[in-house]
Amino acid sequence: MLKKVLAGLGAGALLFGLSACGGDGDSGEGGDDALVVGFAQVGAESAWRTANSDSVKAAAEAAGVELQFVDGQQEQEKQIEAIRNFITQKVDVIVLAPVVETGWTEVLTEAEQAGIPVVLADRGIEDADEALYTTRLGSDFVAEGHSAGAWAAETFGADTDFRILELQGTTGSAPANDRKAGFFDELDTQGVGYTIVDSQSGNFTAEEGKAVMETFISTYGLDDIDLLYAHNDEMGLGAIQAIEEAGKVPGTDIQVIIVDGSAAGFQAGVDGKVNYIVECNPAFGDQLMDVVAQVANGDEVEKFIAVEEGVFDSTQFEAELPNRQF
Ligand code: GZL
Repeated sequence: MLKKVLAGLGAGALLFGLSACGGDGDSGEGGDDALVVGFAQVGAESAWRTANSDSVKAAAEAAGVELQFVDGQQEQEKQIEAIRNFITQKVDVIVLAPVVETGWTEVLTEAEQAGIPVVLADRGIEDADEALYTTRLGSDFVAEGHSAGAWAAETFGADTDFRILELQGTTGSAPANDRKAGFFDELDTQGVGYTIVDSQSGNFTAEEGKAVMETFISTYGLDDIDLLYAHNDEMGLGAIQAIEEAGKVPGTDIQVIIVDGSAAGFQAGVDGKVNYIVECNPAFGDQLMDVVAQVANGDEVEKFIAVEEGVFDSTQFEAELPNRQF
């Protein structure tokens, strides 16, 4: 495998010149000089995640990178085991999408001691471990929360006390922590009166999102709830099923905000069941391969590289739906 990366070539040219192919779960058929990258992915819990994995695999294939892909099944222990295997294999770069923010110090120190750079893809880790990775490529989750909060403030701002149910993402994950923080910071900054009736984790899955919403409904009813803020599409769509099974009309009896922007989420918007969508972009595979090449080459890179993403209200859902890639 390539340990000294050819200097002087642009990242894209560098990767394009390598002869290898991305693999899925084990090494591809790459040539001896292929850049070998170990990728410890969160899991396969949502359409977003699947689209992200597909984007990275396709980009690795196109760039001639030998990708060692491991599905962490949303378990930190599995990701840590994968990283240790990457270290044993002496890969050139480790890419980690950390399922949660904490618990990485020991294994990332082992990577550092092995002289293998770490790139975070998608989610982040706690600031204390900032020195243990080279860069993070992904979304600004706090900004996503602020976007959701700004729409809520605009929609309910005149109320003195609008009532919110929140479906949080995976407990301890950066998107859950930061989407929550950004949302309520926006409401507080705008001086909006609100009550958090309840806030529980649905672990970013449709099944758990629906189950938590059913518990919310049986505990509080829906007559006195103004807004559901779901940290991803899957949990929001699961909750919508629960709202309909309770005989209420999602998007009308209760306003719904979701985050990701899957085709299913936009279809729910077209159907009037979702009121606002904050996009979270999974399709950063090509950008990731460029970053990996720069890191392998020892180039200076920014500590955080934000991916492009937008926001959509009900006037935009129909036009945007055909553009959705996942
Ligand atoms: C966000 C990503 C989140 C998505 C969920 O970048 O980590 O994880 O919002 C996914 O759909 O499960």
